Amino acid sequence: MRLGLKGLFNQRNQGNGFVEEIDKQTLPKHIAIITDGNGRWAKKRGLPRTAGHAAGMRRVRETIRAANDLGIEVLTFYSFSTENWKRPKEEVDYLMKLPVEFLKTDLQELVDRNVKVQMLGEKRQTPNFTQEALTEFEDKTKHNTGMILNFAINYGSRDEILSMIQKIIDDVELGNISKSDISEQIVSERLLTKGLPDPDLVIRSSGEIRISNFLLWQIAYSEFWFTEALWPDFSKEMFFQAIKEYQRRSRRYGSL
Ligand code: V0D
Repeated sequence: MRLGLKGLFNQRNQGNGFVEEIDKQTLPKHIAIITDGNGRWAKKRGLPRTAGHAAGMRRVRETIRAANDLGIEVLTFYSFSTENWKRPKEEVDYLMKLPVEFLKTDLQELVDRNVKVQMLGEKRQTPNFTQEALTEFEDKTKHNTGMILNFAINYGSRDEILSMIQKIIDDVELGNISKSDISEQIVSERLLTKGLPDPDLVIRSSGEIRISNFLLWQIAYSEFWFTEALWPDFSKEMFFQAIKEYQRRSRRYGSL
């Protein structure tokens, strides 16, 4: 059967946004989110794209709180891709200031919540002030033992895969491993997500039904949840809806 748009989005209209209906025993361990639609949200309102990113940051904060309150183990945001450098300079400059802003407003709360903040991607290519903010997040939360919060910044999955291949070749040439040792585990240990569980659930906002170079190896068995809502309109209730839909699919899968 061919699914129309209605069928693809908010699959089956299953569930509403009630957190009470979430089963705490079968939560997805790792949720990864592509926060798309900030620019379009702003444009619809006649605002500069940067206003959309500011609104998007508020939804990031709200989603972090909701995930942490629920007991999610790992939450990952795709904040800035290697392709985002092609955007207008003014917009890139603004995006690079967001971690600095976020540091001022949110670091203390993340510390209090025992959240461990990590980066996926090459932060060395970002401006110094951005790097400093990112490093401060990592340093001030590195001993925390609660939820792991990843920001993929200057991240691209194919780049990550290329580096992994180079690392494996180095190890083979150095005699640390032989060709026949190369396994899924050997690969996973050489990706930026080393030590993290693969995403159980991937959420993408803004009606785009693509993966766009995000965690290609890691999403082999992930469930996907798409919404037409633009990221600055993405509410806690939608987040809960995505988790309930994930749980509904897992139950069905379990009963087969
Ligand atoms: C823009 C929507 C938080 C996605 C949210 C540099 C696109 C707002 C951070 C952030 C961005 C990153 C690291 C960190 C603390 C906060 C962020 C970027 C974009 C790209 F340690 N929001 N946010 N970083 N946006």
